[in-house]
Amino acid sequence: NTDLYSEMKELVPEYQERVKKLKKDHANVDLGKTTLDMVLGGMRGMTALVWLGSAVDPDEGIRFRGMTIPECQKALPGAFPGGEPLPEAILWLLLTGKIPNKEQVDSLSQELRRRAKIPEYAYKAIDALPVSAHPMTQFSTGVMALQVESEFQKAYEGGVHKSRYWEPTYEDSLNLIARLPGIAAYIYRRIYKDGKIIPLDDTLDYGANYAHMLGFDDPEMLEFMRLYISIHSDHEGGNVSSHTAHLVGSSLSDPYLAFAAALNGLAGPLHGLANQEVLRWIRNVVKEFGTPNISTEQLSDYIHKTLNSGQVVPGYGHGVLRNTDPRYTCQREFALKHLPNDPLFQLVSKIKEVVPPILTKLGKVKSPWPNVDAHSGVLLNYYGLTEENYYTVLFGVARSIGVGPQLIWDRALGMPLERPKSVTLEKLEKLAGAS
Ligand code: FAM
Repeated sequence: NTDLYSEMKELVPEYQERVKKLKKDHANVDLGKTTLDMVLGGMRGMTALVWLGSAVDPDEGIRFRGMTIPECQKALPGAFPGGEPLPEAILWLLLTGKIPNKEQVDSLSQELRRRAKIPEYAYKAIDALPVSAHPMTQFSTGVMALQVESEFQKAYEGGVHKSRYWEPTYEDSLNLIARLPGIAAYIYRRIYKDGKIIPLDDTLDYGANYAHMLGFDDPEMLEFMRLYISIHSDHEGGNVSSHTAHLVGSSLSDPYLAFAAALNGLAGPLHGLANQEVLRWIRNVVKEFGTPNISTEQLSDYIHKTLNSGQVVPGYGHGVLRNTDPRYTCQREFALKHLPNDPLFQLVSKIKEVVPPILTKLGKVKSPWPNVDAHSGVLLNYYGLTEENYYTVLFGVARSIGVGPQLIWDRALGMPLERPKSVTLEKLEKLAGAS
């Protein structure tokens, strides 16, 4: 069967049964205590939500429906045999838990191209902003304009039965995923290429089309974009952008409203904006020494300067990971294969040698290792996408591939309004016996 919707429809009853059984027979299972440190420390380590699509092991990193990135690279169809996983394959896997074959992936590519029609007023909403507006502000504005066409909002106003909420959510999520590259490319071309628009190419897959509409046709860049979108799609349910979408969606705000909120969280320097900050930091290192070929001592001095000025070293550390991010490692392998002599790639490799020991010495950093953002900018820059202010938009397009399936499953499983308890400081002191 090459129709993703009917594949999903078949799965819903079984999963609904499993959730119902857990709630009925195991409601009081203890999932670990909530400590004061968690409440004051951003809920680190607190098990608080469910997401079927992926989970992050602190040591080995992300697994998409149980599969590591190397396993996905081996098992999921690429644009050609041995090619990087197609984002359409990741979307199919996250939603169904099954590995799609090439014809299923090709049919999904076609369906996404068919859904990619963008209403004129969405471009006009973006045009209302100065080109100097941050690309993420323009992106969130464009997504909010697309909300006008929400199928879920229409269905809800029409009194759709709650057992069918997931169906208009599916429509909105796939339409949104399909339209984001066009919106995102429009923003790039508007800011950096005098508004010369490049239309969608009916022969290209999702990742390649996005690169094409940005103005890049180098086959290696098309391949990197496929890998980039696949590895940035999902990172379990608790990261700021995925969690925000889940939270906003829990009030039955439609996928456009939920995803616009997710983008606004992604725009933060400690989350998605870090990829922009990494390339800016690397450019400043080169500017400081007049060359990317600097000594370990020079690099170490520069890192200390960053830390002493009270800034973080962007691209290092993570809320869950306690080891090198496998999303960093697969980008490193891509670079070793395609651009081993690029001076900025070599600088990234040197940074990876120098930063961890320094962060470890601080004594407070839980993970001194590189995350996904430590590597992505130098690859984009190498292929000509040099405008780092735009990088988080790429991350946002990719994150929709994880957020869409999550919103569909949230509605299919009847996930309720999310409403954790907050306490006053006095109450905390009382509980701690500190008052
Ligand atoms: N450079 C300097 N200090 C750092 C640091 C870094 N890369 N990572 C953590 N720390 C500090 C952190 O600021 C905190 O210091 P204070 O107690 O003085 O506030 C201390 O170490 C403990 O923080 P943590 O528990 O180790 O990390 P958190 O779980 O609080 O935060 C990150 C995790 C990712 C926000 C943090 O590591 C960071 O700020 N990294 C740099 C920004 C970055 O690369 N973010 C992208 C993360 C990526 F996965 C993504 O979402 N795209």
